[in-house]
Amino acid sequence: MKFGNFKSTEALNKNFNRIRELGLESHVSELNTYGFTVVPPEKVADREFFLDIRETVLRICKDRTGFEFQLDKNGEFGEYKAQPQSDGQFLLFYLLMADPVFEKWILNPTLYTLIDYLMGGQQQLSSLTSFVKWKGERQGLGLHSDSPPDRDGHLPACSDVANAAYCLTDYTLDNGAIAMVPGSHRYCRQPRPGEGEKNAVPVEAEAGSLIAWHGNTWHGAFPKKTDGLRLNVTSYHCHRRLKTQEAYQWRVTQEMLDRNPTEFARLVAADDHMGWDERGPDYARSHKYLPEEAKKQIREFRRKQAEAQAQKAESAAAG
Ligand SMILES: O=C(O)CCC(=O)C(=O)O
Ligand SMILES: [Fe+2]
Repeated sequence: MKFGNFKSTEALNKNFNRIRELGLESHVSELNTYGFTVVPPEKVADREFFLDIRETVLRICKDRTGFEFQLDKNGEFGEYKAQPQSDGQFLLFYLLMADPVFEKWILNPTLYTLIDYLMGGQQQLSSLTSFVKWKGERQGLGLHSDSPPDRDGHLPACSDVANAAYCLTDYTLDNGAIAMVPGSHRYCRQPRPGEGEKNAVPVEAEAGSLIAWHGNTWHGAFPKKTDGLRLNVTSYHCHRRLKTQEAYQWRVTQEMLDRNPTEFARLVAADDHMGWDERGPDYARSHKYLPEEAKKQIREFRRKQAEAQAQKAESAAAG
């Protein structure tokens, strides 16, 4: 039996085949069992890309704070006011709009494939940020799930959001590794204050690794006790029916759309007609960025429909 092209799983076959091509099967198994996985650098991106994106994040730190940032030095807030800020930590927001290297990142095959798996193809980018950390005091691990709870406080069993941190520096216990509670994605609720801390493990990972997690997984961070920076690019995705944290849908430029494949347009909801003004919805948006195979299927379907109608009309005329 050959897996990978069953008719009844048409929507899933592409992702299944990509997982196999990229050698991500064990990571998918870890996501299912533990709710998170660590993909090693060689399966994520080449060194040149890694250095490029890291340099870019350091440059944006400088642009926004007014201070030169170096990996082995602690950071400073300077002129940067964006919230939340805590002891030894700020977040850089809206990175997708800050440099084209981030457009490449959200299309990175390993990131894209794992998120696609977790979200069943229904993902859009919610935010692209960098957690910039240096030595600082921290009360507790701040465990939480990234999924917004439902009306009754429950989380859906499926991954309504999915997240992944591209580590731009090593993650170790002492330098403030992310903390995960293995298997907590199955609890389908947020932790109570302090709950789960005893079972939290440090996710140690080499710079260049990708840590991906199910939206329900309880996670937080250990305190950063060492000097120097802990940097990442946090790639947070949500289901297309949810609001995004950052505004892309109507702000992404035509230039950005033109220089990227259709997957990019769908990640930034350029194919989504919702959120219209007095001109009403533009339904053509959803068709414009469909993959070529889907467009072909639609053309074929319409051609067959027209043929059937013509035949019907012909036989009606022939009496
Ligand atoms: O690395 C951390 O500080 C935790 C980050 C976090 O909670 C997240 O990216 O959702
Ligand atoms: Fe989080």
